[in-house]
Amino acid sequence: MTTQPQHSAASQAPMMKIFDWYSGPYPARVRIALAEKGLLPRIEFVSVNLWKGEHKQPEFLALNYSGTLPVLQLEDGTLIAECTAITQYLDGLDGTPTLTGRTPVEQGLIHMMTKRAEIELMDAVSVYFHHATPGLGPEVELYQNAEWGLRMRDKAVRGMHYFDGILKTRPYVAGDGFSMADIAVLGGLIFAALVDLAIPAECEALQAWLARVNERPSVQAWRALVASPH
Ligand SMILES: N[C@@H](CCC(=O)N[C@@H](CS)C(=O)NCC(=O)O)C(=O)O
Repeated sequence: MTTQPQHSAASQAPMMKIFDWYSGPYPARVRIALAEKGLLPRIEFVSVNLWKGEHKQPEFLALNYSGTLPVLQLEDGTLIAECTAITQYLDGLDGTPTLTGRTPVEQGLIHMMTKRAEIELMDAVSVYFHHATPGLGPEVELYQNAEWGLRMRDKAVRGMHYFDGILKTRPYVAGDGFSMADIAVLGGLIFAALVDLAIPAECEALQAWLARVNERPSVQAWRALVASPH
């Protein structure tokens, strides 16, 4: 059983806004990081409806050129997009980074494995979703390339095997402790489950890691929210 760390400094952090869609797998990464840091009460969530394509409208593109969720907005108006960048910012707020590493070597390894989780798993699942499935629907998916999507689906499955191999050698994705890299792999698996891309049965270490990570209060809270949003 893992307990949530106490963050007295974090609880005094100023209010921030997050533009996201509650069930999106990338937003999930930031929501789980927020829960890990005890920062959820400091956030006002602003819904941007992916299924209606609100993230591609000029109003949202002015907040994030990439037209993707989530985006963090600080009290002074500063905008931070990209899950990794947002998590890094949030983790540093209380001066006690628990998700992004304390030493240069931890920081390097966590950053590397987070990037790998994106390239080899989560972004690949995303391309599969947007290109080889109906994705967000014809109003939003203006260009699809099914062949590319299917290649990325296969890449994601290879990625699962890669992380399975990693987790045979250590308890967490970037070493001995739970980190942003674990949240990134979890995001990839959340997305994979949404598109019915199962973890191969032989990936036992990955399955065992997922069962362990699913027990974290931060992850359970996110799953409860998605199961019963209001
Ligand atoms: N690299 C971005 C990816 C964000 C992303 O793709 N978010 C999804 C939400 S689950 C999205 O906005 N998808 C809409 C689209 O690509 O049209 C990050 O790490 O924040």
